[in-house]
Amino acid sequence: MSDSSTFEGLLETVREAALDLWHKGWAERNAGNISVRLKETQRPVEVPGDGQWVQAGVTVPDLVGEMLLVSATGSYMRQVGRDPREGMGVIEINQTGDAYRKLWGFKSDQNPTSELPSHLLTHAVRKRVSGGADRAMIHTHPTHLVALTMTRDFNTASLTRLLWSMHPECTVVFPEGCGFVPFEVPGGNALAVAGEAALEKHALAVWEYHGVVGIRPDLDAALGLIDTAEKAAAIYTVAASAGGVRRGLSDDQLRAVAESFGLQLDPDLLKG
Ligand code: 2HA
Ligand code: ZN
Repeated sequence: MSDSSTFEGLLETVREAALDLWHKGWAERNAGNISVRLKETQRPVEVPGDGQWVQAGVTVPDLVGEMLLVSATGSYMRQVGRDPREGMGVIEINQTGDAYRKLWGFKSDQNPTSELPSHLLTHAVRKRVSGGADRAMIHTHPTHLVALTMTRDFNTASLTRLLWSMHPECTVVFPEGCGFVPFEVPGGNALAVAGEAALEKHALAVWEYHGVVGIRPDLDAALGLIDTAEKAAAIYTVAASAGGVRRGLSDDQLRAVAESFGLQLDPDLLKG
């Protein structure tokens, strides 16, 4: 595992995460994007700081003055996995929280990811609800989770209950549940706003027909969160194709697993 306490170390963890997403088949072509809200020690040393302010399309007072390492629009995880200096850049948020300027990276006049509104609103809400702990966000397209959204009408409770019931690890890794965001156009503000609402209570949300968002204090934890949900969806898929899903963890079993880790499960989610 890389030491991500410096900018160079962080770039190495981004490289590893991007390669992982590519090899898992969750980042076809330019799919998926990564952002990290930088700690003081993680800021790049040499920045020109004279870039033009660009309207962000959303307003994030919670992120005033923050710097974020973000993937560039159109960048390929496969490329970022070879060299994170290709396809990544650092932006700074202005003093009113409605604009950003580029500080580092963004080769050949690239711009931040098309999902920047989602990244900004997600960082803002999670900074607030996690007391500043959550810093690393991944949006990716895990096959089984996306396919699952095509099998029935979901809401947050029914999706959470299904994932929990497929794999005991899920209650431990995301005891607060998994948000469900009905389809919105990729890259749009409506998607960002719907995602923000879902992420107020959850660190993980599935975007119907599209992908998933996970945010945790670092990239390894964000990936681990998504890995665990995707594993549950894969188990569901294999069981379904092996004759049908006829059983899974019961509510009592889920509560017992949670209690053994000192966790409480939201009873409303168990009704799903
Ligand atoms: O960056 O994944 O949602 C490409 C996407 C858009
Ligand atoms: Zn996407």
